[in-house]
Amino acid sequence: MASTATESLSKLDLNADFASSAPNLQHNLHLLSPQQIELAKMLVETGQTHLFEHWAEPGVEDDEKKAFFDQVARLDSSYPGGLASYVKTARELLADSKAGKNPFDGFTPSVPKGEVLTHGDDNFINFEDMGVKEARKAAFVLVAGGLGERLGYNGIKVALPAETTTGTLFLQNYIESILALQDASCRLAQDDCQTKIPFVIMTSDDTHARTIELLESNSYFGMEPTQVKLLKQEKVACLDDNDARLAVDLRNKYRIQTKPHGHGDVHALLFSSGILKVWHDAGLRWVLFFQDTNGLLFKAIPAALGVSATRQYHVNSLAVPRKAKEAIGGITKLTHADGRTMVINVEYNQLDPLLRATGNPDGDVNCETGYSPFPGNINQLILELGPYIDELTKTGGAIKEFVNPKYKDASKTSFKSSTRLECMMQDYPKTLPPSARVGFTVMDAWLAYAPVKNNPEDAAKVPKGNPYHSATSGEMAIYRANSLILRKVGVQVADPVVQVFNGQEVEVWPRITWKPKWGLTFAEIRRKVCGSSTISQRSTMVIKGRNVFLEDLSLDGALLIDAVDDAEVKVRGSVQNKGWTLENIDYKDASVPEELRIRGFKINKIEQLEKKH
Ligand code: UGB
Repeated sequence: MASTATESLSKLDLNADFASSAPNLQHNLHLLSPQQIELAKMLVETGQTHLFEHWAEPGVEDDEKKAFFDQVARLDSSYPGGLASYVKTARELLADSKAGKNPFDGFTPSVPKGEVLTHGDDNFINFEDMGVKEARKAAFVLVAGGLGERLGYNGIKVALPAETTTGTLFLQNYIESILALQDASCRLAQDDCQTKIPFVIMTSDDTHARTIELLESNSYFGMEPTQVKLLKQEKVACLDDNDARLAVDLRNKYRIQTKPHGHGDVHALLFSSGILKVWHDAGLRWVLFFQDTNGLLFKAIPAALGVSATRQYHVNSLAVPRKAKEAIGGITKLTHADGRTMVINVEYNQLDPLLRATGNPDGDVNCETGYSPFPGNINQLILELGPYIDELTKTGGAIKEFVNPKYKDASKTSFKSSTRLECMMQDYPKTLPPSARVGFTVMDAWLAYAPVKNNPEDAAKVPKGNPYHSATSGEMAIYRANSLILRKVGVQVADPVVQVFNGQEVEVWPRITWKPKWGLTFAEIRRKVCGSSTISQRSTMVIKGRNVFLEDLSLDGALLIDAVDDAEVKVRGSVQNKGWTLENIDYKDASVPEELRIRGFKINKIEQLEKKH
């Protein structure tokens, strides 16, 4: 014991020199463990001595000093390459930002090659078929660490109802869709398929506890708890100036200020958790990434996965036609003067200047189709697992970052408030070699994309013709998509009426919903609809069973069909009742629950026919 103590004391003496520039640290060194001393050394060497300026004498606030190093240890271990690497990158990016350097300097944009799908045609059906087959070799990853500040909702976004006819929550919809894919894929496989598709949710301190609570209080929405794994992202240190000095928390001088690092963290977390290898060893081939509030997503997943498998894409980004200057990124091929190329999302505010700087004086404009030639990124990615692991083994999951400081003035020497490095999951291809097969799949927005991002006030200000991306439009998009799909399989669905909710003009179609297990693919829906059916605009139809068949149904009112999986139910004849109506409510009306008031309407369930089997 005594000799160990002497050894560590002499080590301390040797080490203590490093702290001469931080006297308050030096006085406290004996309180620290060898690991903490290493971290202290790293902080001093990376120019962070200011962090110790306010430290008290030994014996005063010692617990806080230890807590400081606990935080530093967390910040260090959760960042690929550690905190020293974070500071180094920050200095480089801050210098580039100060110099006004464009990250795309030297690159020329062009339209990349990808797959453009038309819903319901033979090509689409074949891709869906292939996608369902492949689904048993897929894992799903939901990034749900964001607070959704733009939406301003007090809860976590995945706990919001995607639509209020059935009250199905986003997380429930996602899980039920994955389970439906799992069943359909296993049925196709014909062997004794027992596949349980893995599902990872990336959370953050802002969302973690509430996500667990939502899952547990709903029995994981029917998924086996062992199928679900939560990975929590950590925040990153804030930066006070161009030297990347870490920002001291104003509320506690023994803490460093932190902010979210962005959804790009998902790659490092998956890699460091070891789960990718587990999946690979289990024979999985695909990882599908998606975001927290897109109620249409799983209508696009089977076909997109089919495209990945058929075209052997290492990276497949889902995209929708994009109006020029619309506020979504464009998927772009960039070719550098030195020959390098990459296919990558270019954010909308960068695309226009980039085009202008490279011989397109009109910038970001629509082509003869009425849309920008650059497909709009909806940030749902399908990666092939093998090449993904190879790449992450090289990078450790680090994603190219960016910094976005708000400068006080044109001298760009100080910031209005602290900043931090950020990264986006769609920037993963930036480090890939040119041999990587990077493509995209375009589908119509009515089928594939209706996120809930904007609060009612901001949504009402969206320029006419551009999508609102609100709770109102997100819900209406589900009814529209279901109505359009039923039209395609021969049901006469009445035209929508236009109504205004929370200041947003939206098309109101019949409120048609179904469980994913009823209609996962176009072919499956076509198989379940025959004869000649009609549905009036004021109608509501909810299908909950798997083997429900619509035959010569005439619906004018509300019809709810609930059947156990084995029951085969034929729905025919005329159904007429007072139905369910939509009642306007104001988003400011605090007497109405928040999840309803952000839509601007609630459903009055006046009369319905309920069929249970
Ligand atoms: N998220 C996290 O999990 N962690 C974080 O630190 C931050 C977010 P936003 P954003 O769909 O049209 C993205 O805030 O960042 C999760 C693309 O970058 O909804 O404004 C969060 O919970 C952009 O290119 O989106 O923009 C949510 O699930 C464009 O495609 C997801 O990340 C845009 O989405 C997205 O977070 C889009």
